[in-house]
Amino acid sequence: MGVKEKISELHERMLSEMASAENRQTLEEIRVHMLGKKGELTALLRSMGQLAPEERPAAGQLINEAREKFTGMIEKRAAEIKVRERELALERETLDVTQPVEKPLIGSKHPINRVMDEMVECFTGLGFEVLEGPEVELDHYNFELMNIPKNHPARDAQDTFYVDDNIVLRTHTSPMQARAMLTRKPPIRVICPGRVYRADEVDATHSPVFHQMEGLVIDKDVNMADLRGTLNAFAERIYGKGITTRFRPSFFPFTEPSTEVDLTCSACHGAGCRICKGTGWIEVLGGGMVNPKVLEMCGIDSSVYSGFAFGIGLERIAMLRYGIKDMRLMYEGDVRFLGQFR
Ligand code: 2NL
Repeated sequence: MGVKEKISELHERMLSEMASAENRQTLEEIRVHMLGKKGELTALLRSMGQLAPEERPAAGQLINEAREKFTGMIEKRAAEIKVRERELALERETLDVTQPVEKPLIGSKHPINRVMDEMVECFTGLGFEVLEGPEVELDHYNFELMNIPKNHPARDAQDTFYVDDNIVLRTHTSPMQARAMLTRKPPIRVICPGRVYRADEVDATHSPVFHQMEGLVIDKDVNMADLRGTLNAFAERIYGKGITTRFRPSFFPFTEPSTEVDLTCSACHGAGCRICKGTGWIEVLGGGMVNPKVLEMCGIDSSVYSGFAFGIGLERIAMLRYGIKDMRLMYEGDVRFLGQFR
């Protein structure tokens, strides 16, 4: 077979092989076995040695022309395959942008934080400053400075989580107010919101971890009427016009005199209903005039200064406000509960 015939046979084979080459890899295989170092055309070039010397130039030219032609064919086919592959990829990767999407779950502010933020807003508006501090406290700050000496019943291990003999989980936020008195000069107006701990069993109205906000004002001539005015402003601000306070005598070691404070029942506006058990009043906080012993221990001259303090349980406020019947709901993180506060 002459060089010309061999070339036209290779040409035929390329045409048929390329027609069925659907991807770049098959095409590359064809290129290698036709045009590669060990390919058919190279073999043909090598076999030229067997030709008569005068036939070699013409044969060499035919082979070089064939190489150019075959290379061109492969490049053309490669371009076609590239276009086709792109079309296939576009079809495969089609996105239906009109499909409905799943709505992302959006978080909500926890009822405790809602109440806390609202109260912070109210008291900062009245000129109070917010102080926060550690939940693990020295016995000295938590009890001693609050006029709760060793062997006082409030220190009972059944009520308090002891870390060791001198360290407790704070049972109220008072330690921060003690620090304010120890480190500042009157006038002092602070509120201290935060987590506090009591060794209580969990039920619908008790939890070993709960939240409190205490307030403290120290200045010259501060009296019980100032406490009343402050708490009346708080009551109206949080529960609306017409809500006021009622003070009943009470006892706390850190205040003297001490008072339990009721608010007009916001459900019936004082008329009497199930929520206030017919009384028209709801007990929500405690307070009083800071015990002079506490003032002295905290470095305040009780012959010059006086002060009032109060403590509010945030869980109780949130439960009344949102009609939450069981305190445990506020700690379980169930989205069906939390989702209602959006
Ligand atoms: C309650 C009662 C109260 C205080 C907290 C206080 C703090 C200092 C000095 C004096 Cl530094 N008193 N705090 C006073 C009276 C009552 O809380 O039933 N809270 C839920």
